[in-house]
Amino acid sequence: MKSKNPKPMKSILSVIVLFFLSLGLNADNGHQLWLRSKSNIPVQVVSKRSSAILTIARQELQHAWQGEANQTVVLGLTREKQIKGDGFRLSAEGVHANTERGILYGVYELLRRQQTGQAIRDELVNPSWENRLLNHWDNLDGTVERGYAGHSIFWRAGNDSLTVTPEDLKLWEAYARANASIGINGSVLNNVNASPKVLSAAYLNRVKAIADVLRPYGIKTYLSINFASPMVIGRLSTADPLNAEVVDWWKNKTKEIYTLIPDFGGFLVKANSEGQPGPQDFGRNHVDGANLLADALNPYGGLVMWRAFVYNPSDEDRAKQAYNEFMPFDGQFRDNVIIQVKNGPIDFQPREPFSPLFGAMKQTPVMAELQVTQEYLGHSIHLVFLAPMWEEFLHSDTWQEGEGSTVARATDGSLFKQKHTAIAGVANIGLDDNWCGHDFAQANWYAYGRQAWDSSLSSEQIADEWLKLTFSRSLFVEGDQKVVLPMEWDLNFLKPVKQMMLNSHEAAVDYMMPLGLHHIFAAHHHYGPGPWWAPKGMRKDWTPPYYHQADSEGIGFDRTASGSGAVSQYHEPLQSQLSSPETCPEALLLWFHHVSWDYKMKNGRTLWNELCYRYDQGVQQVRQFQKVWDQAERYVDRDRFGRVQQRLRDQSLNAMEWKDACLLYFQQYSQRPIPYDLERPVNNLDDLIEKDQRTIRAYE
Ligand code: GCW
Repeated sequence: MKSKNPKPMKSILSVIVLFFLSLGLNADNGHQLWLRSKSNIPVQVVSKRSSAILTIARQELQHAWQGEANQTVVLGLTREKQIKGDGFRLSAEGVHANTERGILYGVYELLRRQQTGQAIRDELVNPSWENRLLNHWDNLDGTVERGYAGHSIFWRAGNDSLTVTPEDLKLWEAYARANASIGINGSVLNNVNASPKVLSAAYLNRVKAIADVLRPYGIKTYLSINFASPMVIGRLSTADPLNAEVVDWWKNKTKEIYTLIPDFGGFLVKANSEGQPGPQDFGRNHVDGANLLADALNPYGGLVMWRAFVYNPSDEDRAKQAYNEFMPFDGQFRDNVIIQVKNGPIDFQPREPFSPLFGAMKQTPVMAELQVTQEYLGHSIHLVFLAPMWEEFLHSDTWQEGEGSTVARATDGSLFKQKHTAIAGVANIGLDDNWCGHDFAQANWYAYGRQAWDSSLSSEQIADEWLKLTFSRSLFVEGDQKVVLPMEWDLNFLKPVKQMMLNSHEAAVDYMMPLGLHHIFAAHHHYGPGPWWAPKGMRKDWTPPYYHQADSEGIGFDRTASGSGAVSQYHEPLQSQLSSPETCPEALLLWFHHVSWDYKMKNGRTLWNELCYRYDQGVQQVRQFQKVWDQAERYVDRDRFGRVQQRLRDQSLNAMEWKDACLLYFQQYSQRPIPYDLERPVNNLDDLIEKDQRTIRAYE
């Protein structure tokens, strides 16, 4: 029988096509990051010069212009004293800067303001630090140390490990563009636990290929070096920094690098730290080692970033060791050496006080190293927005030059005369489609770049920008995408999701290590809880009990004068403030004090009860995030929604494990009940310990 409808086939087909189209709309692998905006609005870009960087600036404007149609935008070089380094001037006319790189950053700023609805007025914009780097802990075999987003984007194992493919070039370019859009201008391409091989001719050729892609985006390439390289690849009998042959070897190697990469940035060095070779192996010190490399790099303007992450299994409190080791050298380093210091004195814990080296080394440039990858903060499973943590750190007052001597000011050149200033973040980037594993971990890459550019930006502003750039103002109903009114989107999506991001760091601190607890994570993988872990014969400073010091009396590490005395490394009046449990911020109480289980907190609770409430509050927060996200479903494409939803479920389960593990373990010492109005544990301590041991065995 003939159908009444003459074109049934066609309409079925079109339904199928529509269905797949809408599926397409819903399939978002996150690869575009915060650079999603496209526009057909024409713009007239005027620039007297042409160069690779300016071509990119022009293309970016043409690709995403959202201002008036056919508006003229002038990109111009100028010579203005007030513009510093990569800074720029925005005006109704366009962007002016002293360098082409500055123009590119100005263009990205202009577009960001259009896309996020921020005013564009005449304004001078200068970066907080001269060098804003990402450190990649990428190994040459393609694995990434503490990476949770797949293998390296730079290195791989196998026969084609050194072949530069079109896919490589495309990926590196997308990486460079993302970095440039947030002001990052340097990349260290390999792990600080560095293979000497990276300095071999074959690998340097690949480094050159990468540098060539990064350059037009204003990004300089750096390498981590292994201090024993002259012995391993140079076949010398020593790597003694004062040996003439060693000096020559580094000079020649540096020359070879600059022949390939004329704008090479310099070396990052982890020496005499966690088993890495260093000058101390030859009876020399950090100054000898750093200055050797500084002299080799100096003719080319290269920098040495020498890490202060050093500690030994001595009787001295680990938190004091870097300060003790480096302070005597203040003023002895060449002026192209910067001492790279992790934000806290131990190791990227969920919350640490700032390292006392900040502000204390007054005659040596010091730079902060932040960890963007979430080694101790839930890998790429937990949603933890790190901007609030970095904001707290950068704005911490060191008091070294009176009130207002914040960590930011102690490193950005405004307090001390420094030839160079810098900041580094350990990257969370890998080959995963969405680069970072968790779609919200992209926000940490974004936030790091934005704060490195402008340390005064608030976490709120950064979260706001990132959400607006990363999620479109859309409603997704049954696979159909519709644009929604900004007001509706702001109210139902932006506001609650932003609040979730802003609460997420404190929540993680609460369910992992509240009130100043630290280093109580599981061994090796550092993902779950492990406050019990202390195998016989293990270095004490690698075991959690060394850090939490729980006993029948109480809990916490006494770092006052009656304990390790670490407080003495801080400047007054901070030193006195931290010394007394009454004036020490409660968020750091157990970092600096061993207090009794019945110690009265400011809110009247005992310490034990407060600990229980904090762990519980952390878990409840994550449960709340699940509600927020489920309610956001209508505004997010199916792919990203599903990925985040699944991870929040895993985060909830893991947060409950953290809470149960820590409370049940500490309860053995406190001998007090978990307050009865709190939810009861759902895990048994023995099971959690057994699970932990199984995982550890798998590593050993
Ligand atoms: O946090 C520790 C990590 C190591 C890392 C080391 C460092 C690269 O567990 O994986 O090694 O710090 O920063 O050198």
